[in-house]
Amino acid sequence: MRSDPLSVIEVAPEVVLLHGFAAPTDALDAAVEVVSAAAPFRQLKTPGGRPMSAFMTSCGACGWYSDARGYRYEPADPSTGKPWPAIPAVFAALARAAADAAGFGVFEPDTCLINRYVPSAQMGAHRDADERDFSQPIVSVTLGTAATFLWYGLERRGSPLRIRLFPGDVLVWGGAARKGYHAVRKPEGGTRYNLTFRKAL
Ligand code: MD3
Ligand code: FE
Repeated sequence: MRSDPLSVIEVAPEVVLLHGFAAPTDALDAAVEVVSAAAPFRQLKTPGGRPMSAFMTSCGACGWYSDARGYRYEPADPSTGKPWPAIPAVFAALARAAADAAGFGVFEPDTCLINRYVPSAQMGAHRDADERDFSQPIVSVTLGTAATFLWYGLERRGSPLRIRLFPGDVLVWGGAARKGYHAVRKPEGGTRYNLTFRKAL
């Protein structure tokens, strides 16, 4: 249990950093192992056929997926045909508490995307646009090792805000920021995991 005062920083309008909110991360790290034992990490391809550098898996009622047919949410894991594993209780409790602490109120995600970045992996600028309901916030949790997150805002130009995210840091964004462009640099040595909680359906 955390006992230090809660650090809540609005790094940009409606983008809130909860520094250390998920620390210590041991129970989350263990839950990543449980999920990925049932739904292994895999390297998805963009609709254009390029492999993404991060490996991904999902849990929840649906899971984010990409192949030649496009970006979408799938109700079952296409690589096994089985439903995605349930969102672990420790994940769901964290996502709800983080959205509340960040001022976004009640949040009931139906999916959690887990991204795994080896030291050479990164994610280019994009916005999360495959969900039905943009009124819901997104909660992101860094595990493993630190990386720099880039926040462009509503247009993908100009110099982005750079935010270093450490293991146990949680970033929550919603409202107008929900449609913002963002990117993630290579992790700072070691493997980084990111949990992204969304209400997709
Ligand atoms: C702030 N993942 O999977 S989530 C993704 O570190 C993705 O794996 C990143 O972007 C990762 O789509 C970062 C953090 C994030 C995502 C979207 C945002 C922060 C955001 C949109 C607006 C503001
Ligand atoms: Fe994203």
